[in-house]
Amino acid sequence: MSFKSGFISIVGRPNAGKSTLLNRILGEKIAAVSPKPQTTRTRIMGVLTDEESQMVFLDTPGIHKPKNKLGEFMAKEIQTSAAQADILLYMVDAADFNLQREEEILKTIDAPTVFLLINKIDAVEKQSILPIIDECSKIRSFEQIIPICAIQGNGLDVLIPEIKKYLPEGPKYFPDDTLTDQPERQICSEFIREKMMRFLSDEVPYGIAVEVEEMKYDEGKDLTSINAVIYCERQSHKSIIIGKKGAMLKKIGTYSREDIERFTGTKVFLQLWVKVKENWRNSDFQLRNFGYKQ
Ligand SMILES: Nc1nc2c(ncn2[C@@H]2O[C@H](COP(=O)(O)OP(=O)(O)OP(=O)(O)O)[C@@H](O)[C@H]2O)c(=O)[nH]1
Ligand SMILES: [Mg+2]
Repeated sequence: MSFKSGFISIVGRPNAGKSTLLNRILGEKIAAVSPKPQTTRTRIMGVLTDEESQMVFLDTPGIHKPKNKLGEFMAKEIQTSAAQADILLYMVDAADFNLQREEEILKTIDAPTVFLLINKIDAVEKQSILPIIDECSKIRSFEQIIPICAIQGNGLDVLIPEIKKYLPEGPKYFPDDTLTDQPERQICSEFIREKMMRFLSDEVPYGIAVEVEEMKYDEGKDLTSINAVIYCERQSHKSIIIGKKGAMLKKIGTYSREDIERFTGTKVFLQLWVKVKENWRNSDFQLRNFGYKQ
């Protein structure tokens, strides 16, 4: 049998569960996940390879109307990823389904093969799934429609074989052991930013960028030392991030360290600094600086 390979883009509205699905498929957390919309900012690649195929998944930012240059960058990331796709997985949130909003997007998407994934079926009554399928099917046709629960992995036993069926014949694009194209530093900074998406409210987490400035591994001690800077947009935000007597920053550090330790398989010493960079989300220079560039 010949080898199959291709690019599979995961797209949908913010908070649908796209990054949760990518992490679940890979069996390893590489993408930030939070209950707030617009958690993902860049295209994140995850690779799944077996004897007969290589599936290159692309997690994307949730589709929304951009309000600043960062938002415009995110929109382009979605377009680029969708344009590359052999298979497009369009994900809707069964627990927060709005036909009109889905319709606007569904009418515009295009790929050789489009699957509809109905996510979060654990959070809704069974009888509410069929109407969602009916309504989406009226807008366009799908090669496959698969209800899933990304958080627990239900439905992946159907999804993965179906993806394989539709994959074109192709080369092995990446070596067998490739998990992602994200550098280790980038994954770590995303783990840190994710904690702020989870712990901080209102505008604060949206104006945050994280930069890992130093990451050193000491083999003798089996210890990874990391220096990271959290950039926020206002002095008042800085105080919130640090918290009373540094309590919030400590919490962010503790939870981030757990993720980084799991990911690197080493002990981790993490030092966090907070700095203000006003209005960086509208500065081309700063966006490039933080890696938000095409
Ligand atoms: N109940 C339930 N919650 C889920 C499921 N999948 C994801 N979630 C939750 O939905 C929220 C959003 O998940 P994400 O994976 O960050 O969603 P996303 O589509 O990547 O969001 P953006 O990056 O903002 O576009 C998180 O709180 C997840 O834990 C699921 O199958 N069931
Ligand atoms: Mg995401």
